Amino acid sequence: MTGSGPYEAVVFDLDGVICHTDHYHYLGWKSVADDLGVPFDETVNNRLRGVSRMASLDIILEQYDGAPLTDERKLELATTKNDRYRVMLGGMSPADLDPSVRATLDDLRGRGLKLAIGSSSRNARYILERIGLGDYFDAISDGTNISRSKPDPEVFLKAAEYLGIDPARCVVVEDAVAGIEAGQAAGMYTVSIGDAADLGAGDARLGTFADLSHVMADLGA
Ligand code: B16
Ligand code: MG
Repeated sequence: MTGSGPYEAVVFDLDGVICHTDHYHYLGWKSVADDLGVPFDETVNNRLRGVSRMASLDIILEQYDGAPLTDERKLELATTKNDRYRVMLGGMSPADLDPSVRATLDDLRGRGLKLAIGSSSRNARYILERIGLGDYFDAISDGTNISRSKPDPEVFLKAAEYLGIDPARCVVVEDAVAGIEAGQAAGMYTVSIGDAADLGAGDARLGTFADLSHVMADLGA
């Protein structure tokens, strides 16, 4: 059975939508910024949402005024951040999945919608395993299968391709403005939550993840 309305699938961003690894990204980058003596706060962190690891480092280094860094040193800094971030991910468990997120996903699946992940993260599969959703999604498109980061639509177009569903019949849920732009560029209906919703981005906005059930019902799913 597939969705009965115009939409057949929902593609979810991971970090900041399904779970709150965005805080761990913040802590990881903050520790590297502190090592470098670079100012770093939530405003800078919000610019990193949906952005690839190396592009995130470039944003942080905008305020670095020390000696020029070689590409090798930059890679070392990004690896240090990722190592610290992975330690935090290792402490995650199914208890870090909000029950209302799981209930909403089950509700959408019960209506015949296909569910996929569209994340810039190279750690997406590890995170999904940690929170007990390792085998849950019908398709996963992540940082390991793309060459261009959001706002490029590649990650979402790949998700649609893996599902075998026309992008125009997909809904994207995102917490990043760059992710909403990527969804729009993919020709998908876009739904924002968190930071992107606060900024008024997307075709529809969620106060809570559970509101997605109502949005999909309004769309005829
Ligand atoms: P990693 P999403 C994105 O995940 C994060 O929002 C962004 O802050 C991060 O830099 C990017 O993944 C890459 O993550 O370093 O784990 O490969 O929001 O697209 O699920
Ligand atoms: Mg995100």
